[in-house]
Amino acid sequence: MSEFDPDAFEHDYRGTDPDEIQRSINNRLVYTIGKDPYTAVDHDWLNALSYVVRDRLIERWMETHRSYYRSGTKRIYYLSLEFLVGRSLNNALLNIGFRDSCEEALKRLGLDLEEILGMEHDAALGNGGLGRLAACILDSIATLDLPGTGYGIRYEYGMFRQALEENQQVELPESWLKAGNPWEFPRPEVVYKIHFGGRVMEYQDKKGRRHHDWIDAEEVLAMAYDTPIPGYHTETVNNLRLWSARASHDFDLACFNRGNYLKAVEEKAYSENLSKVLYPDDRASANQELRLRQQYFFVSASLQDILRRFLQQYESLRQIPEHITIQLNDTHPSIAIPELMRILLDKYKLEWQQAWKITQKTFNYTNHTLLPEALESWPVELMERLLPRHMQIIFEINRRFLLTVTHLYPNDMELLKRLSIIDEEGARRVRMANLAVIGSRRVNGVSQLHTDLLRQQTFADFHRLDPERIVNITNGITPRRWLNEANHNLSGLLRNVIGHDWVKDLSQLERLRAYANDSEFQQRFMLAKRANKARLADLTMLHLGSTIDPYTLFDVQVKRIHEYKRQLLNVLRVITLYNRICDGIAPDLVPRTILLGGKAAPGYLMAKLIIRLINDVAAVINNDPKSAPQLKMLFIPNYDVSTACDIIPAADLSQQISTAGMEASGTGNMKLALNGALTMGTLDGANIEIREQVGEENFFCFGLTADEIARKRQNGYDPRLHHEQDAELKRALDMIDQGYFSPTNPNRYKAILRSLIDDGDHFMVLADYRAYIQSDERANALYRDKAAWARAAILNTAAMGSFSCDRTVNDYARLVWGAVPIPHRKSRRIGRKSNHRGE
Ligand code: 26V
Repeated sequence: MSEFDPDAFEHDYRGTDPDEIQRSINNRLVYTIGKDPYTAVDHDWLNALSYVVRDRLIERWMETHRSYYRSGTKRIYYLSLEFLVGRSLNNALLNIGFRDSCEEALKRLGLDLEEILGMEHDAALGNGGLGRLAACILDSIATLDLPGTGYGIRYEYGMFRQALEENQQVELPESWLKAGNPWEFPRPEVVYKIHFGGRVMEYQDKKGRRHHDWIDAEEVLAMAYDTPIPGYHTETVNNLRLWSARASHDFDLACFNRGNYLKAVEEKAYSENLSKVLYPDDRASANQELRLRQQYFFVSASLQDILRRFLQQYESLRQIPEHITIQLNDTHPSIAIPELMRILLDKYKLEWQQAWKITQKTFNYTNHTLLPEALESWPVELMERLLPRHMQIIFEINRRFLLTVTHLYPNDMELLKRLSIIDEEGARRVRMANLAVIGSRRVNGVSQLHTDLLRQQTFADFHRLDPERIVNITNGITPRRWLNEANHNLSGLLRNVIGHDWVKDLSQLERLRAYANDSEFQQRFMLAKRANKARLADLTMLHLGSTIDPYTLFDVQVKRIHEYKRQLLNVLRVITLYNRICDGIAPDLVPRTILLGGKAAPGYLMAKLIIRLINDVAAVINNDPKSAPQLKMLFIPNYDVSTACDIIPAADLSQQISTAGMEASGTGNMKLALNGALTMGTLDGANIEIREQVGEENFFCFGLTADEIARKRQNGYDPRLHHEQDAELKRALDMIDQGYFSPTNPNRYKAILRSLIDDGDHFMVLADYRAYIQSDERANALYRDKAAWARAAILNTAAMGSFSCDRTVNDYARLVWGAVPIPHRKSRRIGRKSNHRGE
């Protein structure tokens, strides 16, 4: 490769002043999009600008990869079935410090940057917390100059779009790629073969060693698409590599020759279905074969790619754990463990012990849920049919593991049953969490409480065997997107007062404490909040035709709809407030705007019914002239990353009210507190740590603790007692029961009443109701004292330093990955000589 003279290189891809950017935008519009300024529609300008920004990432991206190669550093691979990235343009603009120039360039073209930014489709390749965490982690890995790559699936349809029809959720397909995706680079030359089905042939070599061949399998191709992930104010640009399924031959010739053209095309379509759609987090569909296929598809492609890169640079497979660490985001990619074993054993003919040592040192597993119904398991029968060799390997991993356990604890059959990868009760199943724990060097929980519960309950037996393995790494969020980008008003104020180092070092927010009692600062802080509320009010008017009043208290619960998250508890509170207003016994109630948002999995009927109830209750309250001045309730449809960025900065109060012990961490709780909302929350997940940081007096804590919930459950909890003994609760429940909110069909909510009263109220909604109402009263009282509230809000923002995902990623790097930053110089050389043969 010859050296490239950077000065001779087309300047159009580099310039950073508004003149140069303006010219680049015009060039991109004409030469890439194929439009002139007269025929261009808004979206063409968005794409033109995105290309201009992308161009300015590319040299850094390439240099990043060259320097990783040169340094021989240990690489981090983050395997996740979900990456909930959201929009990319504004993030890229801010990260490389181009926003102001672009704004100016667009102005000269008669265009408004904010408007253009708002047209970008969200990349919604995730369900919620787990997927968004993956996106935050990638942002921090790049910002910290760590050599990390994300691997996942390029779904054609991401998370569905939610609309409301007659107060009910309807799901619409989200084809985010329709208008083109300027952020991705297709890599048609990076394709791997992926196999399914077939059978295993066993044979002996001349030395009598047994070997296995996986044969007669069907074949699908995985093709790579790369998306650059720029760090904030650094030269590092990492890579997110997503796989798309392709048929292995465009049409099966034999079929075609027999004249069966349609069948051939059908088979092609079938293979390509693999990367068609993201599974919504829905236990009912958790068992589907296509989901396991998706898992193996992306795992197999990623491991082939990882090993190809490794072997380009190193000889001995024994060096793998020294140069590679793989993080499994939940058990979804845990089939990677037997897949690496298969490659080492069958392809490279390593001995079992050698292969196992390598595998076990390479993987780490993050657990994201304790809910037993959410722990993945696959029928042995399905695994045998789809991945016969993997099933053999899993049995062997299990056999050897249980043997070592037997040596340590002889004659403890119950222990063996609990630890076994195979669940033998009924039709046999593969417990993916057990496989992931056994095959990983480190396992982590995502908050302190969650980790404690993993150690004491879910993985207690494993913890006893190896007390070092389970570590805590509390989740975090990126301050870039969740404060700097989402909240201009507050970040502008912060810049004036404490500078802008906090964007990269969130602990700097501590310095705000000094201003918490300063009444001028309090006013400016609350003015920023008011401006955010006014902006949200404009948006709800524009998109929903609903008026909300920015001078009221904004009370927000936004997250997936799930019984354990207890949106129902919130509804019972709202009905109670409504009744008090109607009864004239709430003169002190500060005017409230209650905002809820979140998607229900399409097959989760109870969650869908809860959405309907929220909307039915809102309709009654909002149309009642008695309550209207004091209470308004609004369900904001299609909660996603972009709407989160509009809602969160406008919140005064953050509802984090899950049943204690059930929310692994939560990350919305962190986003809201960072933006100056006070939390009303149970002692669950990261709420506990948030409360420790912000101080008890600045957090409305209520409800049973995880221990108390467990004890109550053991002692026989009876929700009917609460129903009978608490008059306000009874009244709220009876109103739902008797059709007050559904006059056309009084029976509509019977299933909710049944679950809360007759079926044991599994999530202990009624048990926490009174404490919740009392904590609401405390919040109400504090809000009436403007200065006291402002102080508490400031102290919330000030205390959020440790919830930066930079801290999270530093913890992973230190405790789990053993990886170090590789900062690199700015290079103006394109294609500097090296042996590096690209990504
Ligand atoms: C399960 C399934 C089941 C089958 C189909 C698709 C699907 C997709 C996702 C899941 C598991 C979701 C687990 C999850 O999102 N956990 C959340 O992780 C967050 C990040 O650690 C954490 O903050 C939340 O508390 C936790 O609920």
